[in-house]
Amino acid sequence: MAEKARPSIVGPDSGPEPPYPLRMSGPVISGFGRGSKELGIPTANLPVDSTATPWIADIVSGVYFGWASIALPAHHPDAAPTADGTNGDTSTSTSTSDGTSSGGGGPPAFRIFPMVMSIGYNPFYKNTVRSAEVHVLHTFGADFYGAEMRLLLLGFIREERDYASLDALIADINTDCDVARASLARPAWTPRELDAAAGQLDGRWLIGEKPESAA
Ligand code: ADP
Ligand code: RBF
Ligand code: MG
Repeated sequence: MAEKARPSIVGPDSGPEPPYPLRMSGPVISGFGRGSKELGIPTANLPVDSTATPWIADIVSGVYFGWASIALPAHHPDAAPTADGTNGDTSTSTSTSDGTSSGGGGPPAFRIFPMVMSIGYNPFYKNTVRSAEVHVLHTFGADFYGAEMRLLLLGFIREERDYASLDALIADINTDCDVARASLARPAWTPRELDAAAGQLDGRWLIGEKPESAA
């Protein structure tokens, strides 16, 4: 059966619309250990905690996209580099055009990346618990279990589905990645904290600061 063509971009050029942006955060935990990494789609799992994240209980299961920021420890190969070429945390708190931030002597610096994520029961695997798993659109030199991750969800791509084969699931996830990349590349969808020149989106939440509209 031929699959229906999917739209290559989601949301208006003017930027995310309510209820977005939605925010969540937590430590990266171990997932189902199904070898998503071997399939080329590692997913950083976060706890589904409806106390910390009230909206998550009511949101439709499916695929979402937006930005992830990760507090990578200084020894991680992808940690934000500093002016002296080390990963040390010696500068005052700043955000730079490459999306890094560092706080003098404080916690690890956040780095911002585009992401696509699944919230739901993974019908292909018939899970009985709801999971939240993030595929970061970046190739990492090492794992980052335990690191704090902050998410800014900006839109919904599709509902979750069952598939006739693993290949069909992977093909749809790869399309999700393309949709997320194209949708996020627009100025009204790009955090100023990542691109000071072109970005128009308030991404302060991602670097550990209070956003304009914090509840
Ligand atoms: P698990 O079942 O424990 O979630 P995965 O195979 O899904 O295992 O791999 C997830 C782990 O891989 C993440 O917790 C993270 O440490 C690491 N990782 C490496 N690259 C990425 C990436 N691009 N996106 C998400 N996680 C990644
Ligand atoms: N699992 C499903 O059963 N159905 C889906 O439609 C589905 N969509 C996903 C979309 C994205 C962007 C991601 C990152 C995961 C998705 N998953 C889905 C979860 C997937 O089954 C899980 O990550 C596996 O561990 C991959 O082997
Ligand atoms: Mg995972």
